[in-house]
Amino acid sequence: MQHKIILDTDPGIDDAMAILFAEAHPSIELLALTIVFGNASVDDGKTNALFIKNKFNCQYQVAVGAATPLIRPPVGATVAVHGPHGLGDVIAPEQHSAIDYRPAYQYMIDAIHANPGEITLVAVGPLTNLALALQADPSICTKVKQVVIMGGAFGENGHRGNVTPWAEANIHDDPHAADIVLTAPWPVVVIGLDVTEQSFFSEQYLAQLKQDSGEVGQFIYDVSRYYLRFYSEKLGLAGCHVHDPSAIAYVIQPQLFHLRSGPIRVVTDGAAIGMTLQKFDGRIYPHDDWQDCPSQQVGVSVDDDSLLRLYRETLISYSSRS
Ligand SMILES: [Ca+2]
Repeated sequence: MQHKIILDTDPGIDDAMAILFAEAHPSIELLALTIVFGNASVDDGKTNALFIKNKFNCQYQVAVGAATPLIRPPVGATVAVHGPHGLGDVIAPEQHSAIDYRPAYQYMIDAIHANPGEITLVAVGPLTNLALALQADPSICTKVKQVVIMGGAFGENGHRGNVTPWAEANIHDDPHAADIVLTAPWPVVVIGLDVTEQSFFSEQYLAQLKQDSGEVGQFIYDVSRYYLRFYSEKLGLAGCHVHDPSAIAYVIQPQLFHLRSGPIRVVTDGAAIGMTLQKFDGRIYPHDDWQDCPSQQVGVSVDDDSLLRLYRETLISYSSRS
């Protein structure tokens, strides 16, 4: 059975890697990209989504969503990591293709009602569009199949924050939206830095991908140049972590991950703004702001060798078909 996916994204270099992974894998039907601010402005994100769609003849719809967070002042595009327009050294020309007329949150609501029990929402940017959808129509909670989120960091495997000592970028960009999404009564799996920083695309891996998987491998190699310079100069690493593609990998092969159950809250102000905290199931406390929230799942370990093999084999197979 195919997974019907709406990918909520702020494209984004690792977003591009995730979009093409979802497009390439035969078990996924990628219905739409819903665009949110984050790595780039929402306008640049839209252009990048259409650029990839046109370049690889993808069938997904594009719907544009939030340009700013719900409450906090905008942090601004992550130019140092993703370049001036989101795809590093690759500057997408203006695209004139049609987009869906609805705002992203309404597209999600309509698609979930039209396909009850079948839609997987995969969110790999700030969670603003998902929060707006929940506020406009809470009944989607019982109709969505599952929600898979790349974001957050819970201190597992030594991983805490990447934009502050305790916050991951997607959650830090809109912590109020994240707290709404993570405490809603729908089934959420969080694939955070705890697992995404356990998988690594080395320079050698990306060069091999370029060699073995045709145009798609070349494109991923080209957009990753800027990203790898950031990793090399700022983190001293010859390669990059596998952030957004890990959420797609979870949808395809959930058995690659071990999960831990418990309600999640997000810190929405102060020094730890954007920090994600999971209470373990089964404990009772005299003071507990988690107690009325549903248990959600957090990825705590990953079979990174198998994940890297899955990504590589998916793109090689795709390039031989297209
Ligand atoms: Ca992203």
